[in-house]
Amino acid sequence: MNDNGIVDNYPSLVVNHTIEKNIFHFYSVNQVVLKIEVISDSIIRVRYGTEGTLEEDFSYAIDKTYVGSYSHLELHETEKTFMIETKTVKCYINKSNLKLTFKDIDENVINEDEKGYHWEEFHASGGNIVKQSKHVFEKEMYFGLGDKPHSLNVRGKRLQIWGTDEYGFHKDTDPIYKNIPFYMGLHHGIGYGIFFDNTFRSFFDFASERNSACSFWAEGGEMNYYFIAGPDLVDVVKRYTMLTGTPDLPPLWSLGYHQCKWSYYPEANVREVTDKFRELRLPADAIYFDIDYMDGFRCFTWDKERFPDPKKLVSDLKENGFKSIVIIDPGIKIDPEYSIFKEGLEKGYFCKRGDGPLMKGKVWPGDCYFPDFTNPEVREWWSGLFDELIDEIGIAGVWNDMNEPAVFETPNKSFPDDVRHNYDGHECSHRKAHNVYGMQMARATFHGVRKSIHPERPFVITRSAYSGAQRYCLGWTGDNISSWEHLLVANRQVQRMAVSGFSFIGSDIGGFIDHPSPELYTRWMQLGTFHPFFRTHSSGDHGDQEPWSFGEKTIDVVRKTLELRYQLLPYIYTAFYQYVSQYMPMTRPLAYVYQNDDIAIQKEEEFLLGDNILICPVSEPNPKSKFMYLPEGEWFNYFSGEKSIGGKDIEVPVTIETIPVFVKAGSVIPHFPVQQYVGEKEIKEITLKVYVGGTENDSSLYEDRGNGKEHRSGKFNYRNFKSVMNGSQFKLTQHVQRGFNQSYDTFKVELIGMEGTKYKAFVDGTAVKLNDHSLIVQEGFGDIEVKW
Ligand code: MIG
Repeated sequence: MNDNGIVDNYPSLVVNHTIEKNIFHFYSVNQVVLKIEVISDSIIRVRYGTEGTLEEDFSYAIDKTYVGSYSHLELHETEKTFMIETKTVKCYINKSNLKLTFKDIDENVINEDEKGYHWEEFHASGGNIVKQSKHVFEKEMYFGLGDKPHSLNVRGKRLQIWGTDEYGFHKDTDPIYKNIPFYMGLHHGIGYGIFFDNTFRSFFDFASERNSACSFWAEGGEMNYYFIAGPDLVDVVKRYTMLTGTPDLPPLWSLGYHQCKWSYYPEANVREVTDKFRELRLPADAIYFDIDYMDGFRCFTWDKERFPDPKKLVSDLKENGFKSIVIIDPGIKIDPEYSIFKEGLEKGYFCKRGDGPLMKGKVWPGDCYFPDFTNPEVREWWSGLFDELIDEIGIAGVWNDMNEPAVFETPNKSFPDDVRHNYDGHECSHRKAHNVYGMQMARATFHGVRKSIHPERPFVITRSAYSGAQRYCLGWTGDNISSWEHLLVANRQVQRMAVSGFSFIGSDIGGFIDHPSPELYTRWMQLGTFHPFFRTHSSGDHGDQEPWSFGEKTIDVVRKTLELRYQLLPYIYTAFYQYVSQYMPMTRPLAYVYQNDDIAIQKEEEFLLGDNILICPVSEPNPKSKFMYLPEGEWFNYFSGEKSIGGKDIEVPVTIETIPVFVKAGSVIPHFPVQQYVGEKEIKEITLKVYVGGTENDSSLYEDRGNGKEHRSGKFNYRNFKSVMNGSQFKLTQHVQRGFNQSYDTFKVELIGMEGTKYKAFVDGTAVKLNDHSLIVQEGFGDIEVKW
């Protein structure tokens, strides 16, 4: 009996087993079947079924294009155990109870079952509550789980996976919008991950209930998880991201700045706001239409009074360098005169209650029905609804909100459990479909936007998500609040999502609820400059949140950080390319890059964006300096150019102008000229800031047209810069993989960190003259050398 007086069941003695290539089945006396599938040398999938069978295999999370491979596989049997061995992992299976132990090749325990798999019959709904308990190591730390607004290390917490519309969530509110049942552990310098691919309401207990146990369980479905070996945490994230997929590159403009509010209307207001950005020379690329653009909140319609000619408006905005993004919610207004409602109803595309009536719920439009996005036919229909918005009117992207799904005036803020879903042919109740509903809506929207916007690139944002949603869309962190605490929460959420496979994300800068002080807004903009999705959003009834709403001084400081973002676009785009093609998280917590540094792994504020830039937000008012940790190695203060030696805490003086940003010595940071929006100027020269120092370092630069699909057939350039510092000699070598004719022929190279004047510089062996530590170098250069 467990604590609730309910009987837990456990597997018993193994009596039989089968082997088919990389798939192993073990059968116990009491009808438990354990299926172990070796997906790759470092990924092992584990499933347990009762009554001798397993469910039909189906997952929304796993990327169907992923094909694992392994280089070594053996099964060993002893009196008490089986052992499956790959090139990097040994998985021991205890014959008497089906408990598992994962070890590395040197027999270090990575992860070990405590109670292991067990289950409870779920009388109320049928099926089982499936449970798993793992042993906890003394100093083990736990990370991951998507958008949880908690400290990065979640040891000591019990957290739930059940997407919820939490207006004004706080630090430690749980659950909120996103559903990512993937966590990572770190102990003895060994990192690993567990992805529990089960969409029912589930729980993760990280040594909260019992000190010795890390448990996870779900209110239905199967115990179905992927064990992912590291030992490097970054590799664990990469492997998880391989399994669940990455998006294609976004349009380059989407890495610019976005201005949003609930809501800009009427048309004159939208024009006024966008014109003001240009007038004040504040770079920006996108403007948003929140729910008030619609006719009575009917999706795919426009309010004729507020927006009499949306096509003309959108095209004028485009002329002015602004892309228009519209919101689309799942609730379809019950209105017999409304074509989309009629069509959905006739075709039977709306969700039904358990006993047959349609699922009726109140949202913005009043009473609504909700498409069953888990039905492929419904998704197909939905994806056909975007032609007018995109082809006709010229909208550049769509923003899906309320897709947890959120419903007003109901006790659980969502659908009741009995609602039926198609679940791609695996009919089920909302208990199983809730956590994927938002992802499936975003998926249908993505397919629609992609079709309509072809050959350009789609842009779709989601509030709710399940693992793998990153293949279709980016995200934002939901309805946060204007407070210093929330600035930190946003920063953790962005890092946590990135290590949960979902890099393209940002927060509502300045806070959605309430109104920030000029200082808080400024600090949040400075932080957002280094988050992949860079958007201010706010609820209009709390006051204006445009850069000019906070006084003259703020405009100038914010302009600087916006300009910096536009200068860094090639660097950020390169980080995106590494995410897409190498599965590298774009933002990286220090614990992931320096997992053997006991101090670094405790840090929550400092993070890396891409390979070489480290950022630390300013998170309190009126500071004179910021205390932060600089990891091992040499670093340059981005703004002052001053060099610091890491491996220790440092105190960085701060003014309102900037936050602490450091560049790893030896790296090359590519810069665009400042533009008011992406594509404003033809880029005639790229500046390469070269940080002379360090020992050895790698940097890269990816470039393509910034939109379209040609990059997939090789029309891109990928440059690698290797630097070596050797006594009194610094050498930078470029390797280029070329397939794209970029618009510039020269680089301006700025050498940073050079002291004095007594040195000689060479490009491909030929001596060159430096002008204030900088020089112009032709495309195709092989190396740059500096000797003292
Ligand atoms: O019930 O569309 O999180 O970004 O502005 C609120 C109005 C609905 C919630 C979103 C927010 C959006 C707002 N929406």
